[in-house]
Amino acid sequence: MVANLPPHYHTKEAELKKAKTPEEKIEILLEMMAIMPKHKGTEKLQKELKSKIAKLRKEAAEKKTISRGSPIPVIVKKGAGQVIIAGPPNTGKSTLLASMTKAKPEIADYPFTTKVPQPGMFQYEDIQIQIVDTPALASGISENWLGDMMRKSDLLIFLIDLSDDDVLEKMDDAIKVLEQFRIKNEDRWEFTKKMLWVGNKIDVHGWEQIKDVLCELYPIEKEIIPISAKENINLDVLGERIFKRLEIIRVYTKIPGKPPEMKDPYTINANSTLEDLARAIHKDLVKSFRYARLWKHGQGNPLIAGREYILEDRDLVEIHAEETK
Ligand SMILES: Nc1nc2c(ncn2[C@@H]2O[C@H](COP(=O)(O)OP(=O)(O)O)[C@@H](O)[C@H]2O)c(=O)[nH]1
Ligand SMILES: [Mg+2]
Repeated sequence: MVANLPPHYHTKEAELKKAKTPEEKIEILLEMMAIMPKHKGTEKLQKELKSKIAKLRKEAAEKKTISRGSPIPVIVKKGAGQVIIAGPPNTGKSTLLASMTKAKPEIADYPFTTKVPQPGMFQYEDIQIQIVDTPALASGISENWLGDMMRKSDLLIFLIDLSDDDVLEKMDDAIKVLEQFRIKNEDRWEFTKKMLWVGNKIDVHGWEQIKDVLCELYPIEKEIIPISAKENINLDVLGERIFKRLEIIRVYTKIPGKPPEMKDPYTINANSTLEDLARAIHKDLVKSFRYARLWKHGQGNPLIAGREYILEDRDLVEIHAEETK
């Protein structure tokens, strides 16, 4: 018995008992691995889980014609948030990554060019957001690691090709995969992740009609963001929507008597308090926090705020703490 496993781990253990297929079991085991604290005390358990996963993988591979033997790609989170570009084949996912970041993914006019995920950093004003390009969502092709990666991300972009006459068929299939991945509810239009619906290739004539057809079938009319990844149309709007949807704020700090630090703001969840900020800066600061002088963006006079104060984007904060002895 390993001590100090988070309660969530035991919930997953119970789920594992109920899981039927090797695929389901692998996914749950991967989640268990992810939530397990990594230290000496859990080494044995980590090994056990890993060998269980390996065994199940073999079992799954024997059943399927698609090879599942390749290693699981993992993209380490960086910057203020991780956004995954997902969607049917050939919708322009790799092109979008190339247009928004300095990454250079392979782009081609045939499907399934992208086999492994590729990250890039998107500069939004003064912060960086990680964008990840992924292989297409298509049933029978999409592998479980993709679902795992999507579930761990902060936001999903579902990229649609508005120049494609077969858009409905591909969209249906991709959405089915989201159901398999437990990202969409099977019975309802309900998602476990934050989603942005983005329609690409609006440089191609006739995209409005295709968008209309799509909106008749899916409740996305008010949400769809039309862009052209190749021609850089509306990408600034997309950038803003990404930032808003991540629900993060930027907070600048200053040391008493010194000029403010207006580069590299802290990025924290929206609705965080001054106490949350203090915690993000240093754990001791939570205890020693007394009050803060706080400037709202564009305002000259500071206000005095206590630890419960809810921060907003672009606040400038000067924390006053008890002297440490
Ligand atoms: N006309 C047009 N073509 C695009 C646009 N974005 C991507 N494409 C093309 O669509 C094809 C597939 O692009 P790619 O980025 O590889 O798609 P992926 O399979 O979703 O990664 C390529 O031929 C791209 O040049 C766009 O905004 N407009
Ligand atoms: Mg691609």
